[in-house]
Amino acid sequence: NFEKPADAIEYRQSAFGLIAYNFGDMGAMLKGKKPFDAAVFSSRADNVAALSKLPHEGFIAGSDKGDTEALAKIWQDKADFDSKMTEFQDNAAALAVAAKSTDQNLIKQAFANTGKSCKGCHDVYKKD
Ligand code: ASC
Repeated sequence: NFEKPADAIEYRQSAFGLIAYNFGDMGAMLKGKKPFDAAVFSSRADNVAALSKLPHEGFIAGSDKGDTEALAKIWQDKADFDSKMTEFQDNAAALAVAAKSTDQNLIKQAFANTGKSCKGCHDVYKKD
């Protein structure tokens, strides 16, 4: 377990940073900012699916205080927060499956669903 809230904050922020990098590169490919490479895309989707499971553990009680953009509302509405996190993990898992297909519409839809999970949680539980 984490020794102090700052360690939990660092842990979840590290995971989110890795998720953002991998997800961002996928978005660049889908938006035509760089060539679509199916193998790289799929590898990044696998990364996001695995990484999506990490941040939740870092949202320990008391870790709304410190160098964090997490709002106290997370711990007031913990069940809703938990379900949003699970939904994100499910969408990321579906994206990793879709990425193994050659169906660009399926891939784009699965990517959009995952992005909606990111934004849906940020809108409610993250400082602007
Ligand atoms: C990203 C990123 C997010 C999400 C979100 C999706 O690449 O860093 O927080 O996508 O913007 O709407």
